[in-house]
Amino acid sequence: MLTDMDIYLFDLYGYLVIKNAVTRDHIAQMNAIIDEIMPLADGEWYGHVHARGENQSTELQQIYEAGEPFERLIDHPAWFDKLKYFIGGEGTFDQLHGPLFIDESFAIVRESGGATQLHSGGHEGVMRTQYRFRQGRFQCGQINILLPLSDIGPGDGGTMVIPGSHKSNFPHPYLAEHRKNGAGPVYPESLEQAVEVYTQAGDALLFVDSIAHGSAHRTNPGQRRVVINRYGPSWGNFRRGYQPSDDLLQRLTPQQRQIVQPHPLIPYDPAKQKKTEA
Ligand SMILES: O=C(O)CCC(=O)C(=O)O
Repeated sequence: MLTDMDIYLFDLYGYLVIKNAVTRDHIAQMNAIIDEIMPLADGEWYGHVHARGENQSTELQQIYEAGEPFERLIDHPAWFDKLKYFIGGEGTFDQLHGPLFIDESFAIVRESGGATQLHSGGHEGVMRTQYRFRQGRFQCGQINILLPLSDIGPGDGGTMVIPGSHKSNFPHPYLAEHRKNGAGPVYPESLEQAVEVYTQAGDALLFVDSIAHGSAHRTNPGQRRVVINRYGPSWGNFRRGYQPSDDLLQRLTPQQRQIVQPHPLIPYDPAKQKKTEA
């Protein structure tokens, strides 16, 4: 249930923690599936889950393909109404093609030493991920549900946010200076204004993607695992369910093709299936 306090805090800070969103049993089911999938090398497939690996982290893309416990997250009652409210569209486009689409569904399996650099912030003005409240309605471009698959405390590499930065008009001065000098990434723990979100397994973090965020370095041994589903308004997908034909796509110029199908589809490759023992 969405409360007035949820609305107030989301507007003020750009994120909410949903306590006890998912049961520990459900978390254990997802961990068991990830235990089966991992290790998965960069570019390898496990069923229809695709690995992308970098910097002590493996992303398991299309994690909603990994089984019913992940499918259940798609419209989980702990966050579905909140997503609909913050993305908006009630009585408008939702009548045509529903309120939401999932922009990206993935898990991150991170080893000790891994982190996510600070990125986003309202000053960037990115429409796709924007925070927007107009005429008494939320119209956010991208809301993320980040679900840690274990308790997250000091040293675990928790998600870090700069509260309120979804509305900021200026970059963090340290970040701006750092970028101007062409220096490498900035990690959120180097900024006094960034707070690390500690959670118990089963709590979910809901945040608008335009908030400045990243994650702290994991210094504890063992893995940090999270599932992230990014949601946007359903108009961000095709208005009707048509897909361009292969024949058409082949005839088009590269520029035309990109307009008709901005994302080239990532072909599932059975030859890159993880080899399992018979
Ligand atoms: O893994 C994290 O805690 C941060 C995730 C993140 O940066 C993102 O969702 O864009």
